Amino acid sequence: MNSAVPPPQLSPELDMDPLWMPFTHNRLFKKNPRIVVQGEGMHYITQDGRKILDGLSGLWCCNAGHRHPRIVEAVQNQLGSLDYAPPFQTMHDRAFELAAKLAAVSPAGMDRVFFTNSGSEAVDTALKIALAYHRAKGDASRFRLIGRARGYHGVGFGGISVGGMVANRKAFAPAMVPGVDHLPHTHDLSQMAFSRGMPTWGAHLADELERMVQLHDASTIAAVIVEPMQGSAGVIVPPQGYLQKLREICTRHGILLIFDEVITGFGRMGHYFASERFGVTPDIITFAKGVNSGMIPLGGAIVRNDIYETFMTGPEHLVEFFHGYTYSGHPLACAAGVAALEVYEEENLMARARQLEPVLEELIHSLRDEPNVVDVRNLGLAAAVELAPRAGEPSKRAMEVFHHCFDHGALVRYTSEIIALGPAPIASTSQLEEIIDLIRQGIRSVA
Ligand code: PXG
Ligand code: PLP
Repeated sequence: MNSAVPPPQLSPELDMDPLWMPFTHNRLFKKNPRIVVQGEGMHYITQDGRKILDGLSGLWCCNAGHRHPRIVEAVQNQLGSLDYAPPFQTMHDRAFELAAKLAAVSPAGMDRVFFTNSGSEAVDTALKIALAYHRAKGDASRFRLIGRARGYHGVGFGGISVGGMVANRKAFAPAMVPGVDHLPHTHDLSQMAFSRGMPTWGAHLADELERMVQLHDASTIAAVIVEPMQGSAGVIVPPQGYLQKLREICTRHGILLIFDEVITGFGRMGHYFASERFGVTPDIITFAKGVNSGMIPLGGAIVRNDIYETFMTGPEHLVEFFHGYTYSGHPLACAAGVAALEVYEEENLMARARQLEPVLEELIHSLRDEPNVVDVRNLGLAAAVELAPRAGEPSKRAMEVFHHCFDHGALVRYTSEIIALGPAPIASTSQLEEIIDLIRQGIRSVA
């Protein structure tokens, strides 16, 4: 690592109590904290000076690696000219510039971009656009939203309502958005264990949408939202033909299809968007994370041009869509986004992701005969190993593998019984080998 600045040292008196950490077992963590103080390229440095190979692009977001000098420079330059400008009734050049760049890499006919600060806000924004769009068309009876079991769409009330993760929903049931239904998930190990890439079984599960249309009537359904590949649930890869079927049913019934590409965007699937990889174009795409390589919070929704035009019909002096955030398209976040998209282009990172995909596939599937492994799966630069639960201790085995990896030099993700990987396209083959070896040792050592 050639870093100009030595890693900062943590104060020995560091008080960890005031911080309530997100999605973390706070008490256990604070007894044995994993604290990083520096990042560069494929690595983190911990407070005790250890190098950690990042197998997860941070949290599925630092797709150009950490502190890419071009992106860092762009943010520094932006700070030299403009810190913040209100996005309501004024705007700054960087937001227009990034929207145009996103329009250029999004599917044809999807050239209108609304900025948010996170994936959760992107999802709430997309759901609100869908409802308001039908209303603007005189179709206000379309109020239902359809999500999917095991789906993750962030933690806003809209996102948890269409989301399908029980733990994220159960405490908040009374506050759920009304009129939401859920498609079944597509994860069935009796049919698809150890699939390489997209499973051949499961396209028929999209027919459930047709059943819902029969039940609720199409005239009540506004939108269907799915992750093209379910990331947070542990890399659940769509069956061949499944997304095409969803598209076809939505089109037939005038239902908007939203692809939540917060994880799948910007290289994770070897393309700017998964819709390109799967050959299926949604009506709205939500994005965040990789849009600026995780440098500064930024998300958004990209919509079909005619959806935007539907809003642009009333008197010109009136606001068309009553929605927005103080930091929608923050100058620093947008400057980082413009630079990240240039880096993705100039360093050929989409192609590099596609070249690395078979390498990751071979490596991850080399784990199939290790103890307690019940599934291995992969697509693009996302991969997962699912373990059998240990009796009476759900998710503890995977947690111990995660700890083993971190303690020995690699960051991976665990969720329930699943170890997930999402390396950046800048990873080398030997770095991927190192991460897989640590997972292998971890699986062997925890029993
Ligand atoms: N939609 C999808 C598809 C996501 O993956 C969000 C929305 C929410 O984005 P924000 O920026 O509000 O966090 C996400 C986020 C995991 C993990 O366990 C995944 C996410 C976040 C945290 C953990 O893999 N995805
Ligand atoms: N709460 C209050 C009291 C506010 O004034 C605002 C914005 O002005 C918000 C919440 C929303 O904040 P943001 O625009 O950053 O989402």
